[in-house]
Amino acid sequence: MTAKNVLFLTGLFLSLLLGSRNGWTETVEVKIIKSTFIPAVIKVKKGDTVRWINTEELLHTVASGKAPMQDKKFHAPYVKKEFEVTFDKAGFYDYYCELHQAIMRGVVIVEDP
Ligand SMILES: [Cu+2]
Repeated sequence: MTAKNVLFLTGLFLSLLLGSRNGWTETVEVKIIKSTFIPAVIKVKKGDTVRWINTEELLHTVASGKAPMQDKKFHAPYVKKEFEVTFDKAGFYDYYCELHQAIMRGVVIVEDP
């Protein structure tokens, strides 16, 4: 085994070790299709990231809170393509689109594993 291989395997082992200690975090996608958040209710683990993807030309926003009251936990004034939030605290996060708040609403449920 060459020194290069040993280094590579050591690095691989360390990253696996550290990865499992911290728990794997995931990025979960919510798509905006026909002015709807899909899926509207999403369950993630603490430390995970939610990525909203706007699939249409129409502008949308992502504002935390119960429409029409923002609670300012997160806010994207315009989701042209993508917007991400990492959730470090367990809880129940309502959000909505300020431009279509009567119909565009969603919830992120963050669980503490
Ligand atoms: Cu919208």
